[in-house]
This record gives sequence, structure tokens and C-alpha cells, in this order.
Amino acid sequence: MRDDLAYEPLTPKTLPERLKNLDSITSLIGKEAQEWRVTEVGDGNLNLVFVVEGKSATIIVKQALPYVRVVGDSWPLSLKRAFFEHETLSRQAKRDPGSVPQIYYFDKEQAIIAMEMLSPHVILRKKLIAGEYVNGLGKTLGHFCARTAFRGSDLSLPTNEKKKDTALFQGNVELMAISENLVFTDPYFEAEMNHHTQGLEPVVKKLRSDISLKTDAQKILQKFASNTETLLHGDLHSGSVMCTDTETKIIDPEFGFYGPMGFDIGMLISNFLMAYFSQPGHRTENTLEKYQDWILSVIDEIYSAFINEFSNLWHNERQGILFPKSLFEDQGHSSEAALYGVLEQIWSDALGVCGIEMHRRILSLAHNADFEEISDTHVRSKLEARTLMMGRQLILERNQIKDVEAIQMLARKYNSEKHL
Ligand code: SR1
Ligand code: MG
Repeated sequence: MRDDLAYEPLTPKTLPERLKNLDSITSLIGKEAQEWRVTEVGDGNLNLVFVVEGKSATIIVKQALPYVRVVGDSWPLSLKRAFFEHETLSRQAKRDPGSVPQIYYFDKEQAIIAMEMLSPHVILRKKLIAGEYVNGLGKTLGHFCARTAFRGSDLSLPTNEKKKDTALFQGNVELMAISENLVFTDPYFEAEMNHHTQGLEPVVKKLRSDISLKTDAQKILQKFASNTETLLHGDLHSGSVMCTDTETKIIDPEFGFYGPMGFDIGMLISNFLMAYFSQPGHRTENTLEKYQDWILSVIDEIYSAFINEFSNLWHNERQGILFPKSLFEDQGHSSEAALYGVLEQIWSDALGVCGIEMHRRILSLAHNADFEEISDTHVRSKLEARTLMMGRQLILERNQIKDVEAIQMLARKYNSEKHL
């Protein structure tokens, strides 16, 4: 695309004309732009997403809009998010090779990223609603969280590189502001764009009048805003994961930011818990228990894979300024207790974020299809009430809940309770 063109949103009609002279694209899908089949498939909250099918291949072209798509142009949003998505994707590709789609082309001015079409992959959230299984899901996600958390942190990066990168990503200010408001704050008061299922009011009232809960949610936000431990995906829910029956890829890191190492894994576990609690709205009795058990087993796989891989990297790749070998192993001193302490902190941060994500997806602006697709609001509100109450316990007891087994027990307990 010519450098001197001002930003203009693409349409299926204009896309071929505007991208036809880019070698990085035509070398993949063919030069016959008039024969490209272009479909806009974006169903997320923010961007345009086109599938572009040429003679020899199909690619994805994603373009940021200058506003929040789900709300409209009354909520302007910086195009710079495409830059941060591109920067985050490049780092993730290096830190966990094969985990993210390949990038073919990036245009900062037009906020366009052309990337690999993942096919026959399907958004994980859709699979969880449909009751489908994915082999190796937990392992891939756990490894991704561990590798990106460790390799983007002061445990691994040269300190000058880490500081420079942290400063760069502070520029993703508008997307961080969305999380600061929609995720951490809006669920806990009657914010303008909030909505919730009819009938949920007694539980909503209970949460919004709980001062300890609000205080803890703000403490967790305080960490989000000021603890730049590592580069995170920033929006790692089940809509940011695409799978076949055996392969898992991570997409859409436009919310990339430097924050606490437990953030991504906490948000991820939260979305599995919401999938778990919503299942009675999607399954019949004969498949329900087995599928819910599988979801809980994936949470276990995620965290086991995370701990194993993080520990492996701790032992083999610890070359940053934090917990240096010169201070431990080189002195004949074990660093195991230090590793244990770091993992404990990540777990507690993850639990806090997990609970908050369970709240915001039910009480704030952007809800999950897991619940939204349950048309019977009476059923939906009962399932949401269980989710909200477990979220509360996770936030308040994030320093006491020790392991995944405890999470599984709590999930089963709330799943059998009436909170409405
Ligand atoms: C206005 S954006 C709402 C949500 O969509 C994104 O996917 C993030 O989850 C954000 O919080
Ligand atoms: Mg997204």
C-alpha cells in the first residue's frame, strides 16, 4: 500500500484494489486480485477481519477501526492498537514458536495486519459451547503462558531491553484503560455501559455492597497498573484461542501490556470456569457431567504445564537480573524456595484476576457467548449467580486457595448450589 495514503477502513470491495501491489501478499495468494474472494468475518468487539481467498492460498487481513466496533463511533479508539498487536505477536512468535499465526504484512498507518489463515481451526469458545474436545489444549496453553511470562520478564531479558520494551508498551494506554475500567472497576458499581441478566439483581446487589470485595478488586488493579513484570497477551479468553481437535493457536494480542505474570493465566482459567458453569445451559443430562469434568481437567493441565515449563525455564534460562545464578547456584545455594515463592505469587495474582474476569463478563459491557447464548434468562441467571459467587471467593481468598484441586472442588460445590 502507498505510504502517503491516509487511513481508510477497508471493505470487501476496496480490499483487492488496495492490497494488489503488495508482493508479500500476492506471492502467497496470487496476483489476480479481481479473482480474490473477500468476506468480512469479524465478530469481535473491536476490529474488521477479512478472509481473503486467492488462487493459491487464503489469508486473514485484520484492520483496526478508529472506534470500538461493538459500541460505534461514539467511542473513539486509537489505531495504534494494531501496532501493539503486531509487536506482541512478533515477541510471542519468538518466545513460544508456533503458538501464534504467522504474520505476512503490517501497515502501521492503515492499521492492517495480514496473517496466516488458521484452518480448519475454530474459536475455542464455540467449541466449548458445542461440547467438543481438544487434545493437548491445556498443555499448549500452559506452555504459552509460562514461556511468554518467563521470557518477557526480568528473569530472562537483558534489563535494558526489558526497560525499553516496557516503555514502548506503556503507549498502549487506551487498551489498558479499557481493561482498567471495564474489567476491574465497572462490575462493582452501576457504570453506564453495564448490563446484566434480568433476575440477577439480588446477587449483583450483594457484590456491589461488599466493600472488602471492591477494595480487593482495586488492589488487584493497582498491581495491573503498576507491576510491569512481563509482556502479556492482555486479553487471553477463549475467544482469543483457535483450535482443531488436536492443535491450539493463540490470536488477537492487541491488549498486549507489561503487567503481573499471573494475569494471562488467571484470565484463561476464568474463561474455562465460565464455560464450566454455563454447561447446564448447553448440554443434556447424559453428556453434562463428563464434559464439565473435562473442562476442569483442562484447567489442571494448564496449570501443571505452566508450573513444569516455568520451572524448566527457571533452571535452564535464568539469565536476567532477577534471582541470578551468581547469587544462588554459583554459591552452592538452592533457588528452589525462591522459585516456589515466585510461583506462589503468580498463583495468587492469577486467582484474583480469575475472579474479576468472572464478574466483569457477567456485569460489565462485554459478555461471553457461553452465557449469552442461553436464551432462557431464568436458567442463565441461576448459572451466572453461581459464577459470580465463586468469583467473589477467588478474589477474597486468593492468598489462601492453594492449588488447582481446590479450584476444582470449589467449582463443583458452587455448581451444585442455589444462589438465586
Ligand atoms: C470495548 S472492548 C470490550 C472487550 O473486548 C475485548 O475483547 C476485551 O476483552 C475488552 O475488554
Ligand atoms: Mg480480541
